[in-house]
Amino acid sequence: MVNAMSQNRNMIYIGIIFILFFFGCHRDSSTGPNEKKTTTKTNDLLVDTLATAETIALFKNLQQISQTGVLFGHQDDLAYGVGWWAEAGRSDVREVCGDYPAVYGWDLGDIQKEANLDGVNFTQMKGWIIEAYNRGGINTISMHLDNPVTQGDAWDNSPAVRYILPGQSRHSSYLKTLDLIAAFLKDLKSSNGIFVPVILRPYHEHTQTWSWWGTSSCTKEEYNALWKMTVEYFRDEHELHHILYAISPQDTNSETVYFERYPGDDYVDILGLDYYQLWSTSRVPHLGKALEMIAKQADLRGKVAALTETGVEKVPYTDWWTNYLLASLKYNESSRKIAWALVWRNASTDHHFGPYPGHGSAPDFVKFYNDPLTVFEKDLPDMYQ
Ligand code: BMA
Repeated sequence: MVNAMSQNRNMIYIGIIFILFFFGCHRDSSTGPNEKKTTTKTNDLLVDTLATAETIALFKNLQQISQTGVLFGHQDDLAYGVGWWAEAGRSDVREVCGDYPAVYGWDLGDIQKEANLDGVNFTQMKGWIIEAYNRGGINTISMHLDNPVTQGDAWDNSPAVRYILPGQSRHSSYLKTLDLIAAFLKDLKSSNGIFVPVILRPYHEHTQTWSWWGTSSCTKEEYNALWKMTVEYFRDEHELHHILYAISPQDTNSETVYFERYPGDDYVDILGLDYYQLWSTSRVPHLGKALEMIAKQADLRGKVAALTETGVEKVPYTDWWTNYLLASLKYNESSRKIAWALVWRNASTDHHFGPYPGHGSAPDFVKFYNDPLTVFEKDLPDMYQ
């Protein structure tokens, strides 16, 4: 009898231990380190189907505003200009026309250091990106990353892509560089905890030969694999959901050339174009046709089109803003339908692509500013709603 009772008690203890163990394991697997990633789809439009509400809104608003206006953008606008460096509130564009740009370009080249390849401190850069967002502006980020094999700069076009793809010798060391970029992007949060959406423009001007990701250094298959690997790493491993992805071939208006190296619609949100051949009014139709081509393709594919970089060094024509750039944007009904046009940085009187007070093209820039087609900060609707 005693034996039977203690046997029963033992069975009950074993049962309780089993139940505790079972629920313990169950709890661990739902809240512990193996927790499943968020998988609630937010949209069917973007590369990232888990994109945040503000990121989706930015994309839709870019599509919408491109029907009637072209946003003006400037690289490093808040960081420095001709004759000044890192002074709060300053902007060469604003000092010429009284308004900030609508789009701000930044670059993460030298992400392993304290300042980027042009000397812009990364901590300050994060501050300016958040400041621009708080005022309603839009941020786009390029990546002039060093050659991951030779450690030369972005212009060292020794072969590298083939060594950093999955399974290759430099893959894990390259992921460490991408980790630094992901960490930077994760810090872009507003004071109320909203991730600041950014338009990432990796591996730009890849239809040229100058960079280690260009046509002389990797095959199109390698380029596309690099692009996909990068997007998947940021989106799926780092779970960054505040990014739109823009691709930027250079100086072409041929659809064939444009899509020759293209990772596919599932990996691209924005069809960009970098264009540096607008040095004569005879080039206006060439750029006009290029803008028409990307705007039509963006429409067909449910994307956004943009002139992601342009300019002529030192802006050597006093009417460049209206008779070259604006004339190209207004080339026809389709060319007007690009979302933004961004000019490169204002480093010095010898290397600038935007206007600055006293420059010969400044009065013409004011005309460009006043044209109904161009959109600067004060004209922007809420792009994140
Ligand atoms: C180039 C030049 C360089 C600069 C690089 C990255 O076009 O402006 O001086 O280092 O872009 O911003």
